[in-house]
Amino acid sequence: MPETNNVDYSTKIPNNVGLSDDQRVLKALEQWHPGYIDWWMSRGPEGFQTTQVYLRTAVSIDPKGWAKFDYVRMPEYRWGILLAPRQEDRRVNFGTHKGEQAWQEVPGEYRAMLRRLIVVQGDTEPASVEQQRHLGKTAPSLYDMRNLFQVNVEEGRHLWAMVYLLHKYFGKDGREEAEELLARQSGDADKPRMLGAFNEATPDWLSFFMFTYFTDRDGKMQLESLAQSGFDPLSRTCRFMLTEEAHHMFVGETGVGRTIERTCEAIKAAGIEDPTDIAAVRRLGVIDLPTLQKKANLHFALSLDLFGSEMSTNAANYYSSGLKGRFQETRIEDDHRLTSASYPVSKLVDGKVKLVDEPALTAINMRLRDDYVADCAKGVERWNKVIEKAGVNFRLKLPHVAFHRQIGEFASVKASPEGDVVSHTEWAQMKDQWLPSKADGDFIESLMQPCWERGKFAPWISAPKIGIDNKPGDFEYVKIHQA
Ligand code: BYC
Repeated sequence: MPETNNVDYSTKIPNNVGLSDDQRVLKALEQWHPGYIDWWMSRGPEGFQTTQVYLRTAVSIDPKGWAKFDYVRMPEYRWGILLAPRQEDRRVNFGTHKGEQAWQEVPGEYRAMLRRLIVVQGDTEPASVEQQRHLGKTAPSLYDMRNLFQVNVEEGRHLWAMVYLLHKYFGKDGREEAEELLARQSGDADKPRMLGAFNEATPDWLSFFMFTYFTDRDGKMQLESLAQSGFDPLSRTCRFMLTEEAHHMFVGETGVGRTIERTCEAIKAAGIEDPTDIAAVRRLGVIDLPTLQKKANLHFALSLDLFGSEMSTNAANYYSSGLKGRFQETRIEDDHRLTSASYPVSKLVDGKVKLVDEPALTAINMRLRDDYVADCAKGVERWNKVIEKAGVNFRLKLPHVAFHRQIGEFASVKASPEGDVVSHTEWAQMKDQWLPSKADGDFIESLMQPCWERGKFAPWISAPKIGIDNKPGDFEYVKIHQA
């Protein structure tokens, strides 16, 4: 079956890339498949592997009809290879090859760079599943549990998407890299995942929601940039991945929003005047807003690190080569080569954070990070609307980009959430006010009691406004009591 909008289910691996006519790649993927299933069973969701979950599966790449909802046992999920439709006469849209035909094969001179980009992207996908593997057992509702598992199977599919590219276009090296993607492990001392944030723990549901809000949004920005790639198969696969990514960010935004809503409701009902009276709010069995702020601080900072250094020759090379563009590249009005343009970059000048004009080409990471920060800020404002509507006097805000950084310009200093450089002594004194402390973690953990009754929600989180696939409130998203 040739490339099509519909998915071919006749092979073991559903796809719209004509795998049945490509025996070499089909065989390679079939050989990789058992290792993937082993990985899923041993490092994917803990428990629930024989449970029926109401999941969405991609059945087409037509934006109107790509999803089908049904009960599925997770190991039987049809992980498929789906590329967005090929655009007639697509061109390289930026860099030194601007205007040339987009590449259908890997340009030899860029092979190593392209492989690196695909491997880094691929590595994050299984990492997040590993990070979230313990959460099922403390799910605050069947609705949330279903959303967690949906995110997990789709991250699994995104791994398949990158593994397909490796097998199809990178021969023996690609096969080896695909094996390594299953060998590295989040948080492992000897073989960790490649990027920092993907080795952090996701100990509770608030962390999961913050992760899907902040870190999946880095995923969105990176996928948007890779979707601009002159290497057409990468562009097409990222374009389809973005349709799935949108739901992950929805889970994060609404998850945090529902937590805030419940907290504010409890504060009002108890007549608490001061929302920063942490002890009083916690006695109500909800997560206080200052702790939510600290969680946001942590996840925002960790996610900023995923953009690499502000000034990066790697990023400049990716751009000039036409492999990785800017966010919404084709909508930007400039020469798309950036040979003489400049861009304002946040830097430390005499101990203060200042904007300094730098060559736009080496400041590509900074620009993407700026786009990311603006995107993050919108959701924070929507959370503030929830607080405002409840009549509670508190505002959440994004910390400064210099706060708690491990990568780039600010990794060498300690800065407050306002962006003031502080001494190590001051940092040590203030750290627990700015980032979740052990005691905050213990409190949140104490609330993480499972709530698996149909239509019920744990007391620290509100019900969603609407169900998945428009299902009613008491819908049995996970058939927990029958295998
Ligand atoms: N941790 O020039 P530099 C997602 C390394 S998330 C550890 O500053 P560059 C998802 C870097 O590799 C999106 N190491 O940065 C979300 C380099 O090492 P080498 C994932 C780091 O290369 C939720 C050195 O430092 N996709 O999809 O311009 C759930 C100097 O690097 C880190 C991508 O990231 C770090 N944070 O940019 C599931 C897209 N940062 O080469 C999924 C592909 C930097 O000297 N990746 N380093 O050994 C890229 O475009 C780039 O590799 C990066 C780094 C943006 C990550």
